[in-house]
Amino acid sequence: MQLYYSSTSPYVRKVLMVAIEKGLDQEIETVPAPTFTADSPIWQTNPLGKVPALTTREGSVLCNSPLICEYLDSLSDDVPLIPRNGEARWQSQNAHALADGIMDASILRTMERRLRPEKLQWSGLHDQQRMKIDKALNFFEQALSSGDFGKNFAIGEIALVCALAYLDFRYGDEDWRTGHPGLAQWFETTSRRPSVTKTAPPKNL
Ligand SMILES: N[C@@H](CCC(=O)N[C@@H](CS)C(=O)NCC(=O)O)C(=O)O
Repeated sequence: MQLYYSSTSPYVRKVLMVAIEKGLDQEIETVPAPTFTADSPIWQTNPLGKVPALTTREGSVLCNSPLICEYLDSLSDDVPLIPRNGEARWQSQNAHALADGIMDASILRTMERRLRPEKLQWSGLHDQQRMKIDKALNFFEQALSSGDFGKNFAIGEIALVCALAYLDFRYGDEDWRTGHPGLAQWFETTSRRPSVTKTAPPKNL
């Protein structure tokens, strides 16, 4: 399998962590795929030009990280990361969607900051997306303390680690830990897992 990737993408990191947790990482070749250049190989795989994209065992291409994670999880019943049915499945996928939403809001901010000329920067976008991120963090803080989240290391937990690490990576000065002590503790403990340490984004990018 081939994973079209960027070393700083939290969505790609989520897929890599799923692959490691499932013991599939040796089967995956990573293909660097810049997303804003016309000659990037990403255009041959994903018409939307986004990473991650995966060439599967069957030779087809899958786009969008939730779908790719579901495909990898389906390859074996060992270490199921997405509960197969029932309420556990919906709650796990809901956590996954909310953690992805933190990434979406953060990436939107990063795009605004990097791509829009300085004179045209709109601070309202940053405020609005920060508010969404904060509300989602409050949701996870509460879910953690009620025991609805964090008991296993499944898809929602994997996605949240990637989202929190991305906040540290791009917005370290904003300190998401303040007001979220349970999450901060959970993140510190969880970050010791090999799937987290092996996929850390490069420094100084
Ligand atoms: N919903 C997608 C989001 C993927 C995404 O936005 N990836 C970013 C990199 S972090 C990208 O490729 N951006 C390039 C673009 O938007 O053209 C997923 O979960 O895979």
